[in-house]
Amino acid sequence: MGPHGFQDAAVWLRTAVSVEREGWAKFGYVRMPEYRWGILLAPAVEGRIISFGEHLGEPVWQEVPGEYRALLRRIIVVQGDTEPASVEQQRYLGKTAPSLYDLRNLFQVNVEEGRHLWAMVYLLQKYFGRDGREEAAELLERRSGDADKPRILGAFNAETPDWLSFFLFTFFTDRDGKMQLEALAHSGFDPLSMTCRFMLAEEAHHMFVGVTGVSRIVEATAAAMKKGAIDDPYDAEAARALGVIDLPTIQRKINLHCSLTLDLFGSELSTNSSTYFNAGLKGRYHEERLDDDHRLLDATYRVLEHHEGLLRTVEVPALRALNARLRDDFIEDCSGGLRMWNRQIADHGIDYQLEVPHIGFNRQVGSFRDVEISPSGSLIDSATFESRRTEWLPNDDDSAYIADLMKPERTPGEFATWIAQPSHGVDKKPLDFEYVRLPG
Ligand code: BYC
Repeated sequence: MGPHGFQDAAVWLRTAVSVEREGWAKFGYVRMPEYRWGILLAPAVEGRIISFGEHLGEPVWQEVPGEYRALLRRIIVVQGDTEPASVEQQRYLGKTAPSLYDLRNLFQVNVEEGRHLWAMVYLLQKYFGRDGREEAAELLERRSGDADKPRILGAFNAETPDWLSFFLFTFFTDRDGKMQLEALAHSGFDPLSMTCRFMLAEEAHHMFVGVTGVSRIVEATAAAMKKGAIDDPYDAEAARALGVIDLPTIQRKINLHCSLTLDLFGSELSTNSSTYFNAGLKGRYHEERLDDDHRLLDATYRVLEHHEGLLRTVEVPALRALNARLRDDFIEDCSGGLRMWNRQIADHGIDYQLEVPHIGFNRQVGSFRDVEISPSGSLIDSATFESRRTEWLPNDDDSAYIADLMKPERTPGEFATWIAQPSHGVDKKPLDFEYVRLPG
């Protein structure tokens, strides 16, 4: 279920070879079926203690505590399930890559997601006995988008049909991965913590692919608009005539990928999340840097909710609002990318700003599931939502236009019209380096 049609290609891949900060990876041409890795855990921290929850201050566990076995297995299975899912979602993108540089980055992300699946399967096999082995086998049976055996979390059954979606997926959805892995890196179950800490090193590259990919698309669009003296950013036809993706279409794609990703944080108020925290299984983002009791005994947290036709902020016990808090940290983490893209648009003298949609827009999970909210945050009725759907979410016309743009560019150093060149190559290689050697 890996990348389709590139089994014989030699790809300039980074392979993790060590857990040391320096020299942890080496580059070289590898055929993807031959990509191999060790089971890599970040180094054990001598004398590590649990940093939150009821077991605060106790030594971390090297074996699964009996009372938390089912909970831990569930977390590991959910985490493991997302990794192959994303590779399945991206399986056909190689056919339409806008350059060999991008093709190589796609494959780098894919092989690392494969390794992350392996890392979770290792935990299931080594620590959970027979039921762990059964869960591991089931991870290989589920498929993204399959009607009978879908992947567990919603966003991992959606399509990644084109390269703008791929970059937005790596920007938003991989960022959920980063936030969740960071929260799990504080786990009292030491093998999970060590595994997640090492995975985070690779996740940084996925963030890079996403933020720079969108930035290069925005750059190509804004530069073409300036050159073509297009003043009206809403004149999609004029931008499209220049072979670039108009800004309102990029905004609609942002609205879709951001809202799908927000669903991955679960319900804002969740007893599952407080159980995970109390048990010392899953902490908060940057748990060890937070200055509080790490028990949240009397703490409160402010969450937005809707009540009798109004949106209002209420204070709730912080222990119940851990999913909402992680989601808020996620939105904050996204803001740097948005700022960068908007600076680029402004630098070309174009009056347009990209934004993340309101947290209640287009939600299928959590407290906004049963209401309709516009991207700017107004409560609306379903008829209004439906009448404006094509303005707020990618429509058939957008999909047809983008699908038409997606033509492969396979000459080293050449890039499709709709995406600017990156500022530098991979592994200090020039942009016209042959990042993927295609057979024949
Ligand atoms: N779709 O209390 P609730 C990544 C279920 S991405 C379907 O609201 P909870 C990556 C939930 O399982 C990161 N079902 O939420 C990115 C529960 O069912 P059970 C992946 C959903 O449990 C890109 C029930 O609804 N890692 O690594 O507090 C490329 C009530 O749940 C959904 C993790 O997510 C949904 N969206 O939190 C590659 C970390 N949301 O158990 C990789 C591990 C909820 O009652 N997972 N449900 O039958 C977790 O920590 C939690 O499972 C969640 C949900 C945060 C996902």
